[in-house]
Amino acid sequence: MHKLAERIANKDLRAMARAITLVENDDPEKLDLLSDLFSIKKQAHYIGITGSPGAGKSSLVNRLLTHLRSQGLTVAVIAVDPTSPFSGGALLGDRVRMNDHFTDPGIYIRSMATRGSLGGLSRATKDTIRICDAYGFDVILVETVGVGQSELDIMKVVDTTSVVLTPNSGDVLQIFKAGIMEIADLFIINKADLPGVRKLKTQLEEFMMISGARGWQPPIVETVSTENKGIESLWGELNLHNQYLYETEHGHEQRKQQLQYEVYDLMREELWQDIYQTIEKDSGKQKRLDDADADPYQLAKAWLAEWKQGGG
Ligand SMILES: Nc1nc2c(ncn2[C@@H]2O[C@H](COP(=O)(O)OP(=O)(O)O)[C@@H](O)[C@H]2O)c(=O)[nH]1
Ligand SMILES: [Mg+2]
Repeated sequence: MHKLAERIANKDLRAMARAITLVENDDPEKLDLLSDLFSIKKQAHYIGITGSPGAGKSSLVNRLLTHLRSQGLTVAVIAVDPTSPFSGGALLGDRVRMNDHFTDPGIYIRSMATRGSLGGLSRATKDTIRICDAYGFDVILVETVGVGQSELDIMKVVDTTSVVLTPNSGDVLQIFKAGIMEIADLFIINKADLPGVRKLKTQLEEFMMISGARGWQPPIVETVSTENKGIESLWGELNLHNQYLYETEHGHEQRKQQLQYEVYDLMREELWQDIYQTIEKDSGKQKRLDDADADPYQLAKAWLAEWKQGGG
């Protein structure tokens, strides 16, 4: 077993942080390490929280952290949101509030670097989730911002995808267009202290109907994170979904699809790195790339053929 994996199995926090850095830097040992860690993973609940900037994701995560800790559960937070106070990008007030959690050994907070990792941010995030799981956290919260492709990709590795919406924001249509409706397991109407909650709920229900029936009917939870309202029922719904995943054929199907997606994703990443590095090192090829008028089809075809033959 990899040294770091051994240390992580023995609850060494520094080893965990090292492992995450190693993964972010695409270290050649990455796959071996992750495979060792996979064999000691526990059964954490992976929860994704996404939504527009300012919807209240970080405030919710903060409240949820306090709630989960009061229940004796340990939590890892992975912030992929560059504006998150967890990654140090937010208002001072938010950051100060987070300080309560930083000294708690039952909490681990990590923000993902947005550079590095050839495989992209979503790949590094998935691997980080796995590392935290191997360490033994009960719950792993992933905060991401927006509804782009990288968020969609990250959602393919969590168990429960929750989407935060706010009244009168016009977010629903965007979410529908981005294809989030189909993969959301839970909707959170945060800032439920503001007017327009009823209207938003109706809109959501209509869009859900258009998206078609699934085995799971995503619940809509109302929260006011500034007043700590709705957090308990939010946790209740998150738990119900986790239970659903473990007890039904749909859950089994989801895990199967995720596995397939992940295997392909890993292979694509490894292949691409292999190809990319050989081209990087080849000055002849680099020269061809300097010619703005070169035929891209011809180059791609020729270099792929060369690579397949093992000529690099
Ligand atoms: N009125 C109201 N404001 C909230 C609520 N939750 C968060 N906010 C405020 O919305 C702003 C953005 O919150 P934040 O958690 O940083 O959002 P994020 O960008 O989605 O992580 C902050 O000023 C919060 O105080 C809520 O339930 N009601
Ligand atoms: Mg945030």
